[in-house]
Amino acid sequence: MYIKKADFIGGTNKLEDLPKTSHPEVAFAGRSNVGKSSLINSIVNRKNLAHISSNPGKTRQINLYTVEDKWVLVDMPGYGYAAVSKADRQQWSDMMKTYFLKRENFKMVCVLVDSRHDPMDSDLGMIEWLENNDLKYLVVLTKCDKISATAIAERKKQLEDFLQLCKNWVEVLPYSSVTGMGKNELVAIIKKNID
Ligand SMILES: Nc1nc2c(ncn2[C@@H]2O[C@H](COP(=O)(O)OP(=O)(O)O)[C@@H](O)[C@H]2O)c(=O)[nH]1
Ligand SMILES: [Mg+2]
Repeated sequence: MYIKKADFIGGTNKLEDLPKTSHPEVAFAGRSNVGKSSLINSIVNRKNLAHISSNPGKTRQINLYTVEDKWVLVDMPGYGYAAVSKADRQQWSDMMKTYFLKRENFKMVCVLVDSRHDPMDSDLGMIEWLENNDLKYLVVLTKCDKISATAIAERKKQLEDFLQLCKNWVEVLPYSSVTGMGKNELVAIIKKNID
């Protein structure tokens, strides 16, 4: 499936103001700067539908995009960014978790982890929280164009080992928004799990 149509439908930092549609939703979560906006742009084949920033922590709201008037992609605020206050981080984290637990059309979350580094406590904490709340998730290893095939395989194995006792994960998927690695697989996984 090649995605041709995608539209921004709204964004907010207040959950009660989040636009509602009748479409299934897939959310993208991860640390600031991990590559969420780039990944969203890459799967919808657009350069700047989702705002890309080299300034970490800038995306403070939940942004929604429709795809082919069928699905909704949900760009979550980045977590774990140290330069904002603890209270702000807590507020974003609470908002995200409330979304996952209460949002009617939410189907699955893609947790983005930077392939170049060991997963951080905030990454593992997110995964653990999703697992404990019985929510379906996919781990996406971002920026794989920056490391070797061997390093990609090692990182994938590391995450799979971590997930060994977990049951709600779909896959650990190597990805690059630059080369398109993993893109067709990701679209197929989304299609299979939320349609
Ligand atoms: N080389 C490479 N750089 C990437 C990739 N994805 C994102 N980036 C870069 O990483 C930075 C943060 O990306 P962004 O999508 O804004 O991250 P977000 O904060 O998670 O939304 C930007 O400078 C991007 O150009 C990727 O797959 N490969
Ligand atoms: Mg972003």
